[in-house]
This record gives sequence, C-alpha cells and structure tokens, in this order.
Amino acid sequence: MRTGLQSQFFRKLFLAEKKFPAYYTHCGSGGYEFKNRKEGIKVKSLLVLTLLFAFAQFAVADITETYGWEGTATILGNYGDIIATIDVDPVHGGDQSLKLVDDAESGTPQAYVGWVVGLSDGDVVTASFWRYDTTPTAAPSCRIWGSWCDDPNDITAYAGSAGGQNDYGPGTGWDLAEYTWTVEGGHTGLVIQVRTYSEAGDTVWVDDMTITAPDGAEIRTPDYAEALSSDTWAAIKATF
Ligand SMILES: [Ca+2]
Ligand SMILES: [Ca+2]
Repeated sequence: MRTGLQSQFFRKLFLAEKKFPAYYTHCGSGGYEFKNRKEGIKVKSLLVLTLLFAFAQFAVADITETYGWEGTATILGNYGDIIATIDVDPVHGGDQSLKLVDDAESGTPQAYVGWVVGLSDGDVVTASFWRYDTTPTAAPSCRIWGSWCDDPNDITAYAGSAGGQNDYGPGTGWDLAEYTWTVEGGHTGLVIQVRTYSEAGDTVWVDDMTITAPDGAEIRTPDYAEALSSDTWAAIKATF
C-alpha cells in the first residue's frame, strides 16, 4: 500500500515523465531509470560528487575558541619570569587586554595563553592574537610561538618546541600575530605562547585571541582553570 507521500512522489514522477519523456523510462521492478544513459551517468556522478563533498566538509570540520581578556583570568601558565595582569589601556577589543611584563634579565619568558589537547599527527591548529608595542625594530616586542605538551593534565609537561612566528611585528601599535602548526611526531597537545623580548621591564599588550583546531580536539583558553576549579571533585563531593 502506498502512503500519501509515496502517492505524491509517483504522481510527480508521472508528471515529469510526461513533461520530459526523454529522461525517464519504467524498469521492470516498477522503478524509474534514465532513458538517456549519458544523462543518467552525469546526474549520478553529480550526486556522488555532492555526497563526497558533504563528507569532506564533515571530515575537516573545525572548532574555534576566542578569548579577549574581559574577565579576571590572565594566562594558563608560564615559563621563565613574566608578569601577567589585566589592563584597560591599550585595548584592542572590549574593555580589557592582557599586559605582559618581561621579568627576566636573560632568556625569553613565555606566557601560555592557549592549550589544545586531543590532537594527532596531521591535525592543523591556527592561533592568532593582536599584539601591541610602539617600538619599531627594537624591544619590547613579542611573538606567537608553540610548544608540544603530551599530558592533557599538565601544561608544564614540555615536549619540545613546535616553532612559531619569525617577525616581531611593525611595533607601531596593534598588529595581528598569527601562526599555523601541523601536528607531527605523535604529539597530542600544543601550548600556544606569547614570547616577550627581551629585558626585564619590557612590556607588551595582547588582546582578541582566536584558536582553531580540528573537531574532536579541545581548545583551552585562560579561563579554563577557573571553569575547572568550579567543577573539582571537592565540589562534586560537597553536593552529596
Ligand atoms: Ca579585550
Ligand atoms: Ca618592538
């Protein structure tokens, strides 16, 4: 027995057949096929291509997180001496930005501003933030950089440099610092850093960060620790 929808479908097909007799013909089983074989192959190929395209879109779907330092959280961690605070001037977006003061006499201190976990070889991660300094071709300056971290529970589990940006920016106010990493060597996590240059007291500002990673990975921004601490085992136990 045909349902109302089926009847509708067959009625439409019958009308189409009347209108375009060259395209349709009955086959034995009561279905319909293209009378013109070439046309049929063309339409079927299009259908297959459409499905492949839809699948490819699904397979490379990305997730994106942004952070603009509008709350109280500054950084996820650091390496070397660096002082991170929330500031209100200069600001790129909103009302606040991140102020970073290099507090190391030597070396390059790093502020961890992003953390992507659940990665595997071939995954692509892109991160950007706006940086501010007004000293062209001289310190203070900063760059976007990455390091591998294979322990999703410990941001200090350094597993080697992932490389980063070559240029220190124009140093004429705000400019967008951006870098793209491709995961290799079996690494599962990437820490995104702001590296400051180069002497104690050198100050830069950072704002409006965007991190994009493949679907299935997890992107952590500076408010991650706050979100986590409100959901600790202690808090869960306290409810029982
Ligand atoms: Ca902001
Ligand atoms: Ca500079």
